[in-house]
Amino acid sequence: MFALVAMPVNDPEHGFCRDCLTPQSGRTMRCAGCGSPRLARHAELYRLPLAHIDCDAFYAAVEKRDRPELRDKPVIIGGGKRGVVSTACYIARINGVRSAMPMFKALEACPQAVVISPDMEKYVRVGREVRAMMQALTPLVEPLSIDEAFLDLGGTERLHGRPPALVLADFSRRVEKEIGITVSVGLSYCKFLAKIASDLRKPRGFAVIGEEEAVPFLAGQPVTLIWGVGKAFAAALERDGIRMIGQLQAMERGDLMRRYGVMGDRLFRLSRGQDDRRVHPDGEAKSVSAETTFDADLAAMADLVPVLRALSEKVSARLKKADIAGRTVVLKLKSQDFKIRTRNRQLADPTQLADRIFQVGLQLLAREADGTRYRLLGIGVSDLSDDGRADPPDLVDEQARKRAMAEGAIDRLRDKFGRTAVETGYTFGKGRNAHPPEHLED
Ligand code: TTP
Ligand code: MG
Ligand code: MG
Repeated sequence: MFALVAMPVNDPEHGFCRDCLTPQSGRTMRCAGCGSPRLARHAELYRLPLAHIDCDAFYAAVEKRDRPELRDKPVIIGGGKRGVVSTACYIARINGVRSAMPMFKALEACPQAVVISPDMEKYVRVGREVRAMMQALTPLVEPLSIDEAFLDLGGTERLHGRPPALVLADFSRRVEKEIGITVSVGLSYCKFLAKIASDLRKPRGFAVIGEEEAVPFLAGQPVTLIWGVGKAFAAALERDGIRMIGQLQAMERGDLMRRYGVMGDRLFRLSRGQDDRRVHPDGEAKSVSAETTFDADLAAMADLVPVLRALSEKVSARLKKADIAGRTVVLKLKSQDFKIRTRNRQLADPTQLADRIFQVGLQLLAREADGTRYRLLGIGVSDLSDDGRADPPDLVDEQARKRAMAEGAIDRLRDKFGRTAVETGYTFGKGRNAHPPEHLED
C-alpha cells in the first residue's frame, strides 16, 4: 500500500511505473523495479483529480480480444448499410484508415485489412463492464459514450490509499487483464483538459495536463480542440484570422462576446483553461423546468405569453448557472379540469438560452391556445448535456444570432446589477408581476 505522507507532491523527478506501479526517483528512463520504459512523471501528478478515460480502437479491440489470430493484422469494423468505417485498429490506422471513411476508400488504403461487421450487443456489454469497473473507483462517473467517461476522483485518496494518478494506472492495468482491451487516460484539473489529455498518447496512453502548463499548452493548439468549435464555426473563426487557441488568449471577453455571442464567453474561458463543469454521474437531473399555477385560470395568448417568457428566463438562468443545456423543449399545461398536456420539440443543438426556449415554447403554446382555460403553465428542457455543443452561433439565422448576443449582454448586466435590472418586453409590467413563477422543479 502507498504511504500518503511519502507522496512527493510537486516533484517532477518522482513518479511511478505504469506497469508495476513502483515509485521512481531521479530521472531514470526505465523502471527501477521491472525495467519498463512506461513511467509517469509530472509536477502535479499526485494532486490532479479529474480523469477522462477512453478505450482504444474500441470495437476493433473487442474483436481482436475474441479472435487472437487477428492481433497483428489490420482490422476494420464497419460495413453494413451505410458502408462506412466504424473504427479501425491502430495497425489499419497507420495505413490511413479512419472512422467514418467510406469502406471502399478504406480498402483502397489498406487492401489487406480484415473487415468485420459490428456486433453492437457485444460492444454494449463490454462497455458496461468497463463502466462498472469505473464506478467501483468513484460514484462520480459521467459516461460520454459507449467507450468513455469522466471520473472525478477528488477526495478518494483515503478510500483507495493512494492518489488518483495511481488509482488510474492500476485501473488501466486491470482493464487489460480482466477485460482484455486497452484504455487511454487523461488526467487534469478540469473536464476540458482531461478529455484533451486522454487523446494525446493513444493507445495505452497516460497523459497529464497540470494547471501550470494549461495556458501555454493550449496556446499552441488549434481552436478546433475547443468543444463546440465544429467545422462551420472554425471556418468563421478562420475568416477572422483566428486559428490557434493562443490568439483567443490574447483577446478580451467583451470582444469575443460581441463577435461570437454566448460562444464567445466559452472561447474566452476554455482558451484560458477555465472550466468548472462538474462531473455529473449517471442518473442525475434529467430535466430542468419551471412552472406556475395561476390565481385565476387563463386562456388568452396575451396572458399566457408573459408567463412563458418569465419561466423561460428562469429555466435558462438555472441552465447557465450549472453550465448545462437541454436539447428538448417541453411545454406543460394543466387545464381547468386538471388534465395535463405536455408537448415537446427537439432542437438541432442543445440550448441554454432563454430566447430559444421561449421561441420554441411559444410555437408549442400557440397550438394549445384553443380557448381552453389553463390553471398551470410550465416550460423546461430535457436531454441535458454539458459537452460544450450548446448554442453554436447561428450562421444562417442572423436574427437568432443577434438575439443570442443580446441575451449575453443582458446576462452580464444582470450579473452586475441584479435580475430586475433588465426586463424584456415580454415580462415588463403586467405579466411578470401578476403571475410570478412560483416554483422550480427538476
Ligand atoms: P472512439 O472512442 O471515438 O474511437 P475508438 O475507440 O475506435 O478509437 P480511439 O478512441 O482509440 O481513437 O469511438 C468509440 C467507438 O464508437 C468506436 O470503436 C466505434 C464507434 N464509432 C463509430 O461507429 N463511428 C464513428 O465515426 C466513431 C468516431 C466511433
Ligand atoms: Mg475510443
Ligand atoms: Mg470514445
